Amino acid sequence: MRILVTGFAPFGGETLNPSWEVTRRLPERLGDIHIRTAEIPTTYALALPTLKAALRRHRPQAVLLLGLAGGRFAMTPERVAINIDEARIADNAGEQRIGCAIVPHGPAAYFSTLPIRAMVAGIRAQGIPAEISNSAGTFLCNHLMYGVLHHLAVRRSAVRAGFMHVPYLPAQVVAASSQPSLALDDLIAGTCAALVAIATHREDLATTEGALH
Ligand code: PCA
Repeated sequence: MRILVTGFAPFGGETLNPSWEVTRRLPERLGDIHIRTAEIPTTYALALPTLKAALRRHRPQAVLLLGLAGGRFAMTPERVAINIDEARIADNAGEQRIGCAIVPHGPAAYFSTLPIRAMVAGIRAQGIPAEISNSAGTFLCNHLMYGVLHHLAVRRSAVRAGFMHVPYLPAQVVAASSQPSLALDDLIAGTCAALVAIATHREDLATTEGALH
């Protein structure tokens, strides 16, 4: 099967974004998975149009969007995207959004159509920390996840799609040693494990996950 993987351009004053550093180092093939990649601009105006162009170009059966969530300890497949743009910083084009619907009158939320529990299990089996996240935030990552799931839903597309946030790279936190990070090789291995889980699990696992609060 063909899977499109995307990473975001650096944002918020960082010089690199681990999501793109991982994406651009993925192999072209992983067993019978053919990997296609695209870099997504960190702007409201261009993120979704760039992704739609990559969908047209590569015609994948599944889409794994990656992004940075600074401060997280684990690789985190996202469960849900919500219909709101709101961030305390502007995007890379200087556009700031507060309380804007991504799709006016669209559904409040979309669930990931990727097997998030199987992805978590696959990443952990590599010895790399992973857990399900129940919020992709309200900045560009949530925007892109909501946007692509809406795009696919209105077309009744069979393409499965979802998002996974990754932590900082060690090099990004040398001056902020209380911040968690994961090595690039681990992020790459974890992403490959997630891709194998996506390719092998049409239905998600019924493992015990989920918060008690
Ligand atoms: N992380 C941001 C936007 C781009 C990225 O990599 C986010 O979580 O929304």
